Amino acid sequence: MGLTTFKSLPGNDTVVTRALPTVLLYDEVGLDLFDRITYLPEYYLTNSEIDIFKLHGQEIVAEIPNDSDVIELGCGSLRKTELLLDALNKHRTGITYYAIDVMPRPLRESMSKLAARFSNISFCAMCGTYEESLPRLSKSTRPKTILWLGSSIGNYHSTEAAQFLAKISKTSLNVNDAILIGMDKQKQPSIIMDAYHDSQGITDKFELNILPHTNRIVMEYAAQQSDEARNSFIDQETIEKFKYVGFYDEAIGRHDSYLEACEDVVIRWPRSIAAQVKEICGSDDDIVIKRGERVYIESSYKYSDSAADVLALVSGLTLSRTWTDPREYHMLSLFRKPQTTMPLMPQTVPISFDKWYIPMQRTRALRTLSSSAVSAEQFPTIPSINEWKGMWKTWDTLTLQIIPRNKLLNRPIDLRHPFIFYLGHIPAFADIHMSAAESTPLTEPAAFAEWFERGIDPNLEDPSICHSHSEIPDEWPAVDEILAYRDRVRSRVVSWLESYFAANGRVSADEARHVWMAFEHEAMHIETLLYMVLQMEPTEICSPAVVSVPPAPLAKPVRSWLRYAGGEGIQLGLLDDDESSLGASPLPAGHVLGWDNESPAMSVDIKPFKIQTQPITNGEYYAFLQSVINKDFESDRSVGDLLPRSWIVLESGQNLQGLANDYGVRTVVGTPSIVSTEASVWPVVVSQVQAEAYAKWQGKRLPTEAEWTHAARTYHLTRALANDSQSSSAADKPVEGLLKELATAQNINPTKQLCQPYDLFIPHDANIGLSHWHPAPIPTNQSTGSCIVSLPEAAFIGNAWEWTSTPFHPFDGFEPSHMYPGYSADFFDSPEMYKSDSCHYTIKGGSYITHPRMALRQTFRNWYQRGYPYMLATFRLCADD
Ligand code: AVI
Repeated sequence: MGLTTFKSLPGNDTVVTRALPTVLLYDEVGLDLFDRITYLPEYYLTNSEIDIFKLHGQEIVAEIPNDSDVIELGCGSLRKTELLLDALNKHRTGITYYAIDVMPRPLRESMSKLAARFSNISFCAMCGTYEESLPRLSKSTRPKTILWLGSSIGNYHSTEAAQFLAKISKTSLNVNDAILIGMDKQKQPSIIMDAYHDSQGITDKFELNILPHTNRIVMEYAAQQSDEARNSFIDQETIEKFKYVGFYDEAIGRHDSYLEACEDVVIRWPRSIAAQVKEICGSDDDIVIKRGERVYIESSYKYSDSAADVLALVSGLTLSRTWTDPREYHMLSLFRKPQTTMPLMPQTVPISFDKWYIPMQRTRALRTLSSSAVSAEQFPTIPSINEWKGMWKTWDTLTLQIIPRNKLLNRPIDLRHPFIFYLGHIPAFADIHMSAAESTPLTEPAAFAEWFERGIDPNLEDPSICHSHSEIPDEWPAVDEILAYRDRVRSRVVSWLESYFAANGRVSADEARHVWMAFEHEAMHIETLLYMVLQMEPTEICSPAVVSVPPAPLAKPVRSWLRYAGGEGIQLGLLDDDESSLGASPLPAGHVLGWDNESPAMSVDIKPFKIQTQPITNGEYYAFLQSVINKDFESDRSVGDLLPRSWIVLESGQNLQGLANDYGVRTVVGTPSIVSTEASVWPVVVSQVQAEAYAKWQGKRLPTEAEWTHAARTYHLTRALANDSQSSSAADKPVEGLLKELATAQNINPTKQLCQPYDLFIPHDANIGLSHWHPAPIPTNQSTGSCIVSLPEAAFIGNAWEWTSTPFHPFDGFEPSHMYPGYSADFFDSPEMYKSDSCHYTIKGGSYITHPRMALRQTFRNWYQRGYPYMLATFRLCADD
């Protein structure tokens, strides 16, 4: 605990910001001050919520059954709790109301007042944290409704909020139990600013009260350690040197509160706790806060219209209803625990016992299970109905929630059609393949299959050059017509799946392949859609704002090199997926399907090389641009050409010869700064041309497709075996050597294992399949967990795809798919083109939105024109060894 330093500027280590935990706002004084805030005319939140209860109280109560438990998180404002309890008292029987709070006094006071008024309700106060108290209620089989009101959720950074809800749902709710959440809506910024900057200065007192509270806690702790004479850590004089400031970021929908030093401040740690401070903070030096520096206190999120849907999606709950007040300032959303949780995009890798790797059991299982048994268990050839529904939910969220309806005709990237085309393209493609699979007519209107069959990907240098594609209609059909068509096609897919699973998958390989293609095609377009959305004006995106980006971490990623010996006859591509050989014969059990460019399997020779453990970050790429500006490096590309399109100039950033001093990374949840937030350590998203320029600056190169694939799968298998190993080994040997040693000791055939399509052994929490709505920091190279074999921490899959230096070309013996001949063949460029920006290069891995089926299938190949700057792709450096 303390004034933690948490943020540093790339290329400028002197600027720091500090934070205090938000929860320290609430001691008894803080609670009283907050209660006074709720009565202020400017603080509209409480009154808006009360208005909702007044207007919709009956409908809300109708959702709460007789003989059930109502549990409020925090004992809340009596005014609104009374309204709800009054309705429950009149219209329900057998209700028990629980209030959970950490503060005993307000809890006791409010409960006794309520108990005196509502004789039909039983009252129970639970003093403790939510984590302590909720599990005690989980044993009850009575229906539950949890109340989390007052936009308290808004003080949680969103991934925390979603995780918190998912945890409550898992540990404390039964199927159909409900959570009612108050969420403050996005609105005119001046209204929000007034709410957090009231004319009576109560908010100032509330925020400043965090300092005496912090002082008291530290001094109580110091007193426990010794009877040091000092009685202040942050004394009154120091407190008076701070003032409260707050800012609203409209693009994110978030108000942030800080305390700003009005003059230089020095705070000294009590001597008796110096050792503990050193252990926690790394140093017990005096805390020096310069004039103008800010201490971060709290964030208050304001939510868009899509927020409740997205929150449901990320926390695995179902959104049942939403009510708003007449001014539409605030909303109350009712979520329920569904019968089965619909995975957004299922994380199909089993959860491991250790933090990063597939469990020992699984490693051991390798010795006995055949390859197909392992893959079939994780990825049945045809995705389950639940997997399809999870994907549809993601698609609908992106296309119908995050893109506002009135923006569906927008075309944020000229090289692509407007959004509306993709609404029709997904069902049309699926319908064409379902019709081929079943030999039945197209879904009506059949013209949709013609208009929407194939999109465009024109040549970057000459957009008039483009592969064959659909002739689009003069006027787009109405959105509702397209959605009705989508629903008809979805029903058709579900009927097929039901018969397929009922018949235990007994269909021809061709039939299965058509259906499987429809699935992976949609999964790929989720990604296309997302990167198009990211090119919209940030204020046009209907940001879910239940997801947020934390401040920059203290530790910068430590990168090292992995050495590989390479070798001859290393296999790339899928074994046994030759379309012509399977065709009309029945689909073999556990068969892995791939796209035409993944076959036939091919042998390559790889020379010794070394490759970085992590991709290049935004902060590092910014330092590169600075060096181009300062002419420390002569690039043959201008700074304008080198600027990532994944960045956007932040308003505060000044322009220095074409380079602003701060950029935000485009995400659907705002544009977090590459200077002051965690985005500084996210992998940078750039084109291959830009990646090559960076590599040249470093005197290194990009890996080839073969090197990258070999490095990723060998590393992950080695790491998985190392975790299960009792031996120790030298640090600097090539990874293959280590693998051989470990595999021999564990009686595994590593060559066979490396070629299994799904055995990438990647961390179960890799950032793929929307584990996050944005990239996540790459792990730092500190601990190797239980691993005694010395192997640096590396991450290959997730966050963003990775550019290779390999032009996208067919494997030897390639045959275009007879079901979709142009899928790959339209993009294999002639060798003379390889230097041009419009030549296609292979990308490998997967991004934060890539479906796990593709990200984890090591044979999956993706490609883009090397100058294309929009795809979520990053890079790491490589060199000969
Ligand atoms: C408790 N919470 C929802 C309040 C809010 O609006 O974020 C805390 C608050 N901070 C300043 N004023 C009120």
